[in-house]
Amino acid sequence: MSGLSEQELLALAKRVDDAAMKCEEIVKLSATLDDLDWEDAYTIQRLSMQRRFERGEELVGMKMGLTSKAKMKQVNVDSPIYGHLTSSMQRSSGDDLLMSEQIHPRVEPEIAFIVGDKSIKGPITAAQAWDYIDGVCAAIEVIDSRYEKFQFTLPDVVADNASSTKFFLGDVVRKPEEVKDVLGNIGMIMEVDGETKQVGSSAAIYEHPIRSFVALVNMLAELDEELAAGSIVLAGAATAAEFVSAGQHICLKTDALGDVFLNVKE
Ligand code: 0L1
Ligand code: MG
Repeated sequence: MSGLSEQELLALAKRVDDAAMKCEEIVKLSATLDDLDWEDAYTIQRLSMQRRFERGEELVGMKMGLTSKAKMKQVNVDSPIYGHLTSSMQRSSGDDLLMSEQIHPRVEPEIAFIVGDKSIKGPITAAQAWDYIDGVCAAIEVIDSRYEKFQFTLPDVVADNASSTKFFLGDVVRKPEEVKDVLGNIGMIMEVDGETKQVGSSAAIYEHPIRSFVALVNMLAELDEELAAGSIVLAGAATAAEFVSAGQHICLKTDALGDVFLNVKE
């Protein structure tokens, strides 16, 4: 049962959307609300996305967040969260990340799935999920909480589209049959200016990235929603996130999915 009125939800969606658009940090929503529950938080997320769609952005996919056991334990939840990916957030390996379009960005090494030409309605199993997937690649997600000091409660971060701001997709896109057997343990190294900053494995992504994909489809199914054909799905991070600053060259190196890089500019 929702605790906030429609008018309040719309006003909160405008607040997070304005912060993202103007690159201005805001006080977390929960600081001024008695109670912000998960249902209202996802409604605010959807309403803020609606504002983007009205400005001409298109939905290109979904992201999963808080998919590592360590992070879930740290914030005391037992399920991941999701957010929406739009056309204005999408970049290719080698593109620039502009600090003028961000607040306090961090980068995360991720695995992305590309859905084929059939939409997916859960519940599904991992074995069924593979039949819908057309490609798998490495990706760097840039997260940039709109909240002061990157601090929030879980409903806050859900309302803020799971902190997502940009994502850079790798050029090497493998077919499911090429990576299925190794996807559960792909080594991932994040370098900043050639120096190793994070080392991890795709195993840290909800124990296996395909499990994260399945969890997304099944969470959407609980709301009677489908995952659209052609969607890009960011499955989650293999390591902790790294803050970045202008002038840096960020490179994600992977065992089986090539490299993804970006240059941070003013
Ligand atoms: O993509 C993620 O796992 C991040 C989810 C939101 C939490 C954060 O901003 O660190
Ligand atoms: Mg992420």
